[in-house]
Amino acid sequence: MCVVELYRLSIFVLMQSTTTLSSKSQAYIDLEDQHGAHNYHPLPVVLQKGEGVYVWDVEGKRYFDFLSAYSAVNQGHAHPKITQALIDQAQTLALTSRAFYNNCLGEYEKFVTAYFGFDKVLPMNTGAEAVETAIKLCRKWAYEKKGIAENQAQIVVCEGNFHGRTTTIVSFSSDPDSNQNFGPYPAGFISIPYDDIAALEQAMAQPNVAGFLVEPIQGEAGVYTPSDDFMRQARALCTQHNALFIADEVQTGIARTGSLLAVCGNCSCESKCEQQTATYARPDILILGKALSGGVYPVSAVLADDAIMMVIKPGQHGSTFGGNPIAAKVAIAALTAVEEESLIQNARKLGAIFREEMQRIIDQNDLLLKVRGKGLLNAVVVNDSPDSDTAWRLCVALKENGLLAKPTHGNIIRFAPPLVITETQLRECISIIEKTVQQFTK
Ligand code: IF1
Repeated sequence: MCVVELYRLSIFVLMQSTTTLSSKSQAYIDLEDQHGAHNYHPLPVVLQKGEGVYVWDVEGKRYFDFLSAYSAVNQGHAHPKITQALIDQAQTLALTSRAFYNNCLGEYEKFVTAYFGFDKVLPMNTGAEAVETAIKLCRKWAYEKKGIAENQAQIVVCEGNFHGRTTTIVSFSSDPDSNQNFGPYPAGFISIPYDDIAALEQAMAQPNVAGFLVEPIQGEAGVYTPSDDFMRQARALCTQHNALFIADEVQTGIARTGSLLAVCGNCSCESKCEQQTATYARPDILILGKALSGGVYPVSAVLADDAIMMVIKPGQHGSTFGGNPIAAKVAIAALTAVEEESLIQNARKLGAIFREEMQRIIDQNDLLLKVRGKGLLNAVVVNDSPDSDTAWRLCVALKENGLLAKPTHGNIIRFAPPLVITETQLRECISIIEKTVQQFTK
């Protein structure tokens, strides 16, 4: 065993030792440990049921879910209308493949394109597949419309990005865990620092730039919220250089940040965001996933107007499951719930309360450094080195007190509850966090 492995093992043992588990929970954990690949290191809790903002473990203990399956469950667990849509369609017709038409897909395509204001949608299943689709679409557009010479197209990306796990996507990740020893990698990506408009300007001026792929808020990197103007300036630079502005809203989209899309900015629309507000940095290609289904089914999508989307012809891209009847019905139900339940407005209002209250706790305690985020996608930075296990142990303590959250990148904790959370529930959660922070010793 090498030194690094030994170090990792000792951290692992340390992490495990901070919580006590019943033999029932331990049995489930052992089962995964023995038979599943070790590509995750979950918090030691075994969940078996969910409803709204709550999940229950196998002991029957109830928790507030402050991860929402990485922002997939924006509409809350076991949403009655979304679940019903799933059941009804599963009992009728689950899958046809795209070799035939089905009676659900067109209805969904009309609905989702109107909802987000684009001519066309290309349905896929996972976020990574949708990002791959956007990359392929961007390149094809670059060769066939912009006139870039074969195999020369470059796509600008940002350091600290997270766009998924495929070989192409991890090739331009700056996280060594994500991309080490998965090469060789494809060419065609230029990386610039996030939120650095000067660097973007320089990159865009290089030859053969086809597009700029960006997360409006970097989730995995620790909920990095760029300066107010970054998205709009990026949009303008793409227009100026005839390159495509590609927004990965897999995590930030669909009401999470207090607007329909994070690129919408602070528009003050009533039901859902109007497409043409002054703060809207309209992407040429919009990538959605996660909450597009409310988390009950893998549904992702790429949206674009005809001038871009129509470069893809029959046989040039696809997926066995993409656009299947269940996905179509589930996505309509999930997007309808966002509107019916005013989740955009709720996320914006409660997000402001959450950050204000976190700031109050931070001011009274030196365990936490700062809070940042937008709507109900927030993170708290723990006042310790990124290599410390403080954030992890704090999450274990939060779990003991009935709230589930996950550390990201060492010393940052992401807080992202389902958007159906009420103000009373949120204030209860803030009390749990405050109590846990007060009890905690580094
Ligand atoms: C994992 C993070 C969240 C995403 C953006 C595409 C995808 C994701 C902006 C790919 C996925 C997930 C995947 C999950 C962890 C998670 C994550 F911590 F890694 F960054 F949400 F915060 N674009 N994000 O955030 O979507 O293919 O997974 O459907 O463990 O990989 P996917």
